[in-house]
Amino acid sequence: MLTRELASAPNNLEAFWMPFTPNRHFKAHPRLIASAKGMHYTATDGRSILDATAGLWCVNAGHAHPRIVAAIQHQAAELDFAPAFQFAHPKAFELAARLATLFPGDLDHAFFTNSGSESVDTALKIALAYQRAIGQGTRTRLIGRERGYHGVGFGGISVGGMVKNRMWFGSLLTGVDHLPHTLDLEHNAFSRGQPAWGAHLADELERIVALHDASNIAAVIVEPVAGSIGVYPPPKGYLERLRAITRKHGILLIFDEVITAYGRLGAASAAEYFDVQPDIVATAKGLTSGTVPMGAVMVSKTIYDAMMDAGGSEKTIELFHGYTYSAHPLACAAALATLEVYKEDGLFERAAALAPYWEEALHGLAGEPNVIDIRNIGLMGAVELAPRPGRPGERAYDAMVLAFEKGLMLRITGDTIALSPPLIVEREHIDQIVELLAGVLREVG
Ligand code: PXG
Repeated sequence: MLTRELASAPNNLEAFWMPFTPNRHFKAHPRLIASAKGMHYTATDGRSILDATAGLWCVNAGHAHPRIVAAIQHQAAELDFAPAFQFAHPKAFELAARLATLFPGDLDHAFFTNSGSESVDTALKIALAYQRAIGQGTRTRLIGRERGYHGVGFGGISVGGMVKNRMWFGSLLTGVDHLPHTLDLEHNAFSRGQPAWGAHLADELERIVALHDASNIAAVIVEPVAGSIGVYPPPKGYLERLRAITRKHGILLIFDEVITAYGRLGAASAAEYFDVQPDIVATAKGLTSGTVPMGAVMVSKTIYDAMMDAGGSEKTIELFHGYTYSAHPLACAAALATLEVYKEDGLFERAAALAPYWEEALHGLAGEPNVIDIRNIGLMGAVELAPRPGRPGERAYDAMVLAFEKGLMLRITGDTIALSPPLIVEREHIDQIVELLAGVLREVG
């Protein structure tokens, strides 16, 4: 219950239970943001903070882009809400059609959600429903990967592989297996881009198939580049092998592109970047450049057509799934404007052009204190630190706190610092990020 004291004290930080945050430490030492523009936040104390993380890997077009802001403002006044069950509004179709052209191959249909977690659970449910629709209803098993992050829904944490996100929450979904993760510092520390070692780890899927039989397996879901765990680019040839094995066994391949879609790698999608064609792609974040919550699940024509054919009479609902806010007008307007900005400002090409500079700059941190690995691909980067003995995660946490004091926003996961600047980043910003981070690493000890 909110106490009278709390309710009457707007500056009291207690009532907001912050997500994925050590609440007690934060509330004793708050980091509060007041506004944002372009590459920078402004803190409530007036300091300018360079955004090296695009918010939470989402603000790809930079903060408060005028064309996106205008589209949202206009939409709010014109059509605030329209149901997407049984009714719709034109921008939803316009956006879906745009996305169909943006994603490769026959990923021609978009199912709208409000977050990455919802996109993942939607993708898993579509995979199960599709297998059933084509008479393969025994295919119910789902396969994820160790250290994977697929959001926080029960589906997502079940196929996900980050221990803390799973261990508190009971038995999760049954019938889930995990592939091994692909990071092995003995083999691939300080690789630039995709490591040469590790493609054979995809063959573990054959072992899982041999254990359960392919007739029981619906889908494999992986992040093409594992993001949240601290940027693990896929070993050369790994995704290709995963595709070949899934195809051979009639198993769907789902790419979780919540981070990698919409330019992060210098292409519209990781599917395009790696030239590997999945059956389903889960997206969110960069779709609206983080301005309005929205996700989109891109689904192959084969899957969509099969679901339409399995639906019985024309008046039967084909998929019993959806959200009140699926295809919300504000989100659709924001997404259409964002995609326009990406195209007109050439932001995907810009990210691709900057990626070598980014790589060079980040790897310049190799000699700094406690750095045990540096990873990069596109405009994603990670600097892994040796943990303090007996206190895992603390060194990176202290680095994040100190960086904010020095005017730099970083993300951390365990003892890894993750970096993903908005795609409008300039070379001078990259130099600044690296310089500030080097100073932090020296000071934090
Ligand atoms: N899949 C992937 C691959 C993600 O990275 C989600 C699903 C879930 O998205 P939502 O919108 O439900 O949060 C994500 C989200 C971090 C960090 O610092 C990463 C995410 C979210 C917040 C922080 O690594 N990824």
